[in-house]
Amino acid sequence: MSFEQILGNDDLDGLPGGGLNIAHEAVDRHAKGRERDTVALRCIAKNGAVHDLTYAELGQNTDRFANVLRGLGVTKGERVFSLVGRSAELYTVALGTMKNGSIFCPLFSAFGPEPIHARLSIGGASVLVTTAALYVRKIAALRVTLPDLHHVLIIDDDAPPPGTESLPRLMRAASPDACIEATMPDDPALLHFTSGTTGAPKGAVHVHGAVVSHVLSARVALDLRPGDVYWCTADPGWVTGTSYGIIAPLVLGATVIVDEAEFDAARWYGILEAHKVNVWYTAPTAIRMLMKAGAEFAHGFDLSAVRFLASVGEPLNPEAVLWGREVLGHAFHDTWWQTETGAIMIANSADMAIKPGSMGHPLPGVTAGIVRRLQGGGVEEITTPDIVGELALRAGWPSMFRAYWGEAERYRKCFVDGWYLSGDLVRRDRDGYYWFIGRADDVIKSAGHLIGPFEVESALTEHPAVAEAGVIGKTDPVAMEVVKAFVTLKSGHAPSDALRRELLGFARQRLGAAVAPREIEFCADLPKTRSGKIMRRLLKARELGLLEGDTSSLETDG
Ligand code: 6R9
Repeated sequence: MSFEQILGNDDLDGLPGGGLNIAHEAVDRHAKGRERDTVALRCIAKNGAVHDLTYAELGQNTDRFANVLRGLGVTKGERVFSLVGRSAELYTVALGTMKNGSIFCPLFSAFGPEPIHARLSIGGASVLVTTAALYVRKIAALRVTLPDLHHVLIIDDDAPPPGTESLPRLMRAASPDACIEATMPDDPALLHFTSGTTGAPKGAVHVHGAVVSHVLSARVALDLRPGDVYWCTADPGWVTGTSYGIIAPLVLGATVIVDEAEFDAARWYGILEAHKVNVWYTAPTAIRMLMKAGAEFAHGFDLSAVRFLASVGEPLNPEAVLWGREVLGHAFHDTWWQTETGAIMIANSADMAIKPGSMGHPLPGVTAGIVRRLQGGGVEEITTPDIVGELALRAGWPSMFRAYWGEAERYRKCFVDGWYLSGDLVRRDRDGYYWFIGRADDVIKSAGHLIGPFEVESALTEHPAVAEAGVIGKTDPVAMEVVKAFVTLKSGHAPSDALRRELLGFARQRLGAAVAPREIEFCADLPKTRSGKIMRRLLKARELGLLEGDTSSLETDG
């Protein structure tokens, strides 16, 4: 990406001495400019206590954290992971890491020990920032298997567990002097893990130059403007919570609401009302839960400050779009993107008519297409309206992921003939609006979180009674899908309710509540391809009560 592109954008400065660093754009230039006393983060603790941090304060905190890293000998390109809830520290760590030129990798704090361990290990974490409780419960036992993890920094405790260091103590001792690393647009800034159908989780690498996409898309698709009070409900452990929960709103000089607690209808409406939120970015599962709570309930709150509502992560049903208009006063604008795309690619933008149920149009600068994969390895573009194919994007937009960490071949396979292939099936209507049809693969979306069935199957088969496991997303009216496992048992073990409960607990303990199956069904055997791969699609068809029909096409390894 050229500097003209960066500097041609009024929302971005570039580093004073040349180069580009997300933390400079998001924090430092505001901290030294007109927005220095503007509230950057308004953090709401679980107990309701509100703690504000101005841009100037966030500037100082992130300088200190970058100096902590420097003092520990952590250099440009090293991976700094976080495993913490939504608190001010998480934002300091994210931006301070980027200031140091290191790569920030946020983990969802509801992950269990296994997903955490896999990600720390694949990403070669050298630093982890977490809490004493999370460390003791989820990491300490596996620490010996993470030889690259040199520093574990504990945010909440001046008496950190053995093998860890107190972050508050290090922060107090660190220099508050400005210290930003002169990164270039193509230097890595972020590592975001995502799940595929098979194999280990994939670490999508994003560069500092991605900020161009973050800021342009936030303006166009979220109608976000400087000075707005803005709330993105996603956790930074998922890509939305970083691209649109940290970077885009801070670059634009907004005030970002950070709520530590989980969904609760009264709490959420209360936040929209009390903090006069102007722009709200949330997810279909949450919207459906608000719909369940009822219109009457919503009418008990003053939501007059709200100007723009948007949604991401799963298909947004037309009823939910219209419910927003009727009950909250504004329709929800659907947006589509992925961990790999780094930023919103397709949206019902502020300046266009919404088609309820559709994902909208590609944003300016994004070329989308619908393709069919060919036998020989190439793709063919489908231009006829309303024909279903795979959603593809012309490679080269600023926030395009630049690698799967350590997996060159897996990355290469995502691109064919200059297209990035998304794995989503869509159609485009005559007006150019895209409509989501389904996933081309077996990954599961539950409450907006992407879950790889393989990770769940692997955890289940570690139980001594389990021979094999096949995991699918079972349709759910609120969460879209919930994880369901079909399990065969080793000889000497018989299905029982007690064993089912044991397996549910076993999986939950290892994987965490966000990933573990909600339901387990015992089977005598699992449907397989000739080469022995479990046919999840057939399990899903059975679950849905669909006729299995001609399964010969499934009897391949495709
Ligand atoms: C940002 C994020 C990506 C997958 C994506 C698709 C699904 C996202 C959607 C949507 C229908 C939308 N998805 N937005 N499906 N309508 N507006 O969610 O990233 O966690 O990587 O998930 O989510 O299947 O391919 P990620």
